[in-house]
Amino acid sequence: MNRRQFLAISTACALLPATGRAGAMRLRAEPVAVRLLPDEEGHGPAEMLGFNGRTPGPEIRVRAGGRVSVAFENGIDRPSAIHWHGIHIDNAMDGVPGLTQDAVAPGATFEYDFAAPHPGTYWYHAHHRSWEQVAKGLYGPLIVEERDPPKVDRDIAVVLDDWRLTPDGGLHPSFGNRHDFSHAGRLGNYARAFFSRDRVRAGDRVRLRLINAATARTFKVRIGGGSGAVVAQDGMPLAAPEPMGEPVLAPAQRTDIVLDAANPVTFHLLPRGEPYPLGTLAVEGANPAPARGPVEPLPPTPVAAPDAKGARRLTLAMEGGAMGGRHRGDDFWAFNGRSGMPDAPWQRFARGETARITMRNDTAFPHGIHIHGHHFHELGADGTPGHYRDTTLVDPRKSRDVLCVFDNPGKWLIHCHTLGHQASGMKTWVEVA
Ligand SMILES: [Cu+2]
Repeated sequence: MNRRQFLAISTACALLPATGRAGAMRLRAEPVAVRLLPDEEGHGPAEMLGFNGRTPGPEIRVRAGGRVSVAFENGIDRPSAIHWHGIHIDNAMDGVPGLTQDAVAPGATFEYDFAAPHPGTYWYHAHHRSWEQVAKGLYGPLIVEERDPPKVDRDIAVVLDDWRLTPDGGLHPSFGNRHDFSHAGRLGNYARAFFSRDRVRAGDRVRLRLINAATARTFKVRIGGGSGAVVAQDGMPLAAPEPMGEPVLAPAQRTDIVLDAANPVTFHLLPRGEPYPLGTLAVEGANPAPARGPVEPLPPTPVAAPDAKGARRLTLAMEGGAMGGRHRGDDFWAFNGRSGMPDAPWQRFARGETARITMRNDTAFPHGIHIHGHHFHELGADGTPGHYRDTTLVDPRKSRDVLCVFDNPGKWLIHCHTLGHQASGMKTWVEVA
């Protein structure tokens, strides 16, 4: 990390654009010019990609059980598609070119229309050349509200990202280089948070919806200015709130926090050196009737119970990368000795079947593994179920078992969400019939 380019945030962060209430909405991918660095530094804007003129794209909100209906217009000069990350979605709407749809050609439109069954914090992002299109800004928050939402004073999406910038504030052109692909991915030299609103009152109880939109960086975040508790991971409620601590979000992961704000709410990235500022929610005024009492759990989301005893036992070994000694054509990475998308699925499941998958990281790098269309239970070393997630972070030379009920019919991608790893081999798919 180049400290000189790793600048502090000195101005209020830009707000996420206004909420798009899902009816039939238009979502147009297009080039956008974004000033990521503070104005007074004399930097130019970065040539990026966005939705409806902005990155992050508009915050889409829908009530649980409601439909998201989006006319996606591809206004960029390459094919694209949108994936609705974490939604237990109708397979045809999952947005994976080559598996669930054809890529949407430049100038063409694709109608996405699907039910969002489970409340929680999700996000949408490009799923074609995603190592480039997501890195350039093609993503946005997707919030599925509880039918009876918990009472909070503010509900704020916090989108985390980093970018590799040139000294004048543009995006560094080194997209898709083989060093990034074979190492830790395209790590940025500048990071910040985008907020859907940037002010709270002293005494407000605030729901923070953290979303890691970065293509490679795992964010460990220190949140100051109040006391909080974690209430959901990857959109799914925890049975009981957990201490806020310093949340760790692998690429694509989300963490919901309910925080009682006393002072400006500060966000810092914890790299190896000193904490790096990501942004601040300013305090304006005081809440005349602050919430009291402990943070309550979110209403539970009913999901299929896994059959732990009858589960099919599988191993998904992550292999390759620099120091991993595996090279096959342009691919650096593999699952179980196989790089890239196989013609036949890695596994076929009968609908409702449970699998216990040992995700074993035989590489020198961390990987956040995402299963499309499903969540799964992370299992502790003694086999007890932990968080119920759609993306799990496995550290180098470590392994984690997960228990997944494959109850959503269709063809589902499984891949590393370090998107350069995905592009260079770390992906496969399963079919649920
Ligand atoms: Cu990876």
